[in-house]
Amino acid sequence: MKLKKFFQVFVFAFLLLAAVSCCGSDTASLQPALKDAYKNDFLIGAALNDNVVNGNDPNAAEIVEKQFSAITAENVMKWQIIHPSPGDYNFAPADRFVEFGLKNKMFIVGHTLVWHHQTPLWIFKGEDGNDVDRETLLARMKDHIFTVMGRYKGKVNGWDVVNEALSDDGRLRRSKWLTIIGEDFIEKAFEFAHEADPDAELYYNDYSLENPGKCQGAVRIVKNLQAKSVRIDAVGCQGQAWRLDPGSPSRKDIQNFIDSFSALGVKCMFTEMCIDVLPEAFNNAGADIRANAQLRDELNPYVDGLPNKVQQQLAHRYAELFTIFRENSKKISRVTLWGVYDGTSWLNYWPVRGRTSYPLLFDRKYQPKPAFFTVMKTAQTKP
Ligand code: 9MR
Repeated sequence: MKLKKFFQVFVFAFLLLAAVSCCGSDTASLQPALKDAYKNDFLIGAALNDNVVNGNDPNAAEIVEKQFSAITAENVMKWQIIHPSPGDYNFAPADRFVEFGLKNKMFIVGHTLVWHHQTPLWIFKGEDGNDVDRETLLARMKDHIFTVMGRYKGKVNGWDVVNEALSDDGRLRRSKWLTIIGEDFIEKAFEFAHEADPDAELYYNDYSLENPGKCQGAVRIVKNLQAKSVRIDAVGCQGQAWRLDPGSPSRKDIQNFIDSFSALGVKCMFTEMCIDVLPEAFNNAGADIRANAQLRDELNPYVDGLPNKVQQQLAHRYAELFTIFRENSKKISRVTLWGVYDGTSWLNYWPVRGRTSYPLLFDRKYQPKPAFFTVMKTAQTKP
């Protein structure tokens, strides 16, 4: 009898211990994170603004440390910020960003070296106020790439070397880079980047690459680099402001993007993902930062919170997209969200300034949204 009692107490104590250790106060930290759930598929990244790494937004930093295996500089490495005037480099914010990634053993992405926006006008002008010649602009480009990449050599793992060089029709955008240097400005940028850090991965990055016409433009860029034996590792389809509608973009177009580049032997990445749940301000497909519409009530319907129905649609749409990514995981090296949580998403400012937007996996209170859980669940289902 005594033995039976002893046995009962023993079993009870064992069960109690087991319950405390797996469901105790630390349950949250025991839950797998996005980066763990997708570790056999691809890197999972987020774009970080300076507040995430400078201590002003510790809750966001905590999310990033726990959930993401890759980080992209949302703004601090853009020419205008890191190199505002000739010879004057502002490295402090980029240094903080890189330190944060190193401390957390993350894959660090530099964004971006050659772009037509956030690029100061002095780059293209001589002392007389006229456009400089090709050789001068190439020298400035090389100096910038060598200085910035050189500083983070061996620390930043991959660079968006050229960003958004294509127009929506798939032809090269008539930027100052193109009109002053000529079509080979892209290969020159990649050559300089490879020279500056031979171990860094090098990327071409653009929005709307899911559109077949624009995708073909990027295919031409990659083929041209390859024909000249210039290094390119991957192409980034931004996935900016994709929509809830399963046709925007469609599975077929996303698959076409993936297949087009894997056929060329380069990896695909989705580099700036965010899903726009708000009414279309105008036909603003893409991510041209010049697009701008007036704030009107009907364009900003969810100031007091996202209705449950839309929340569920968003969760479903994220799951649908991650299902496609997982099916293609051998061809995809990284999926990065453009921001950490809804409160600081750029879709609160674009294409209408001042809206309340809900494009990411964490809400304004830093809590995981239903979309976070469907993305986690997608990682566990068989592709
Ligand atoms: O999210 C970025 C926002 O904070 C900046 O004001 C804006 C202009 O520099 O750029 C946003 O990021 C862009 C990225 O650098 C390139 N692809 C489109 C992104 C959204 O405009």
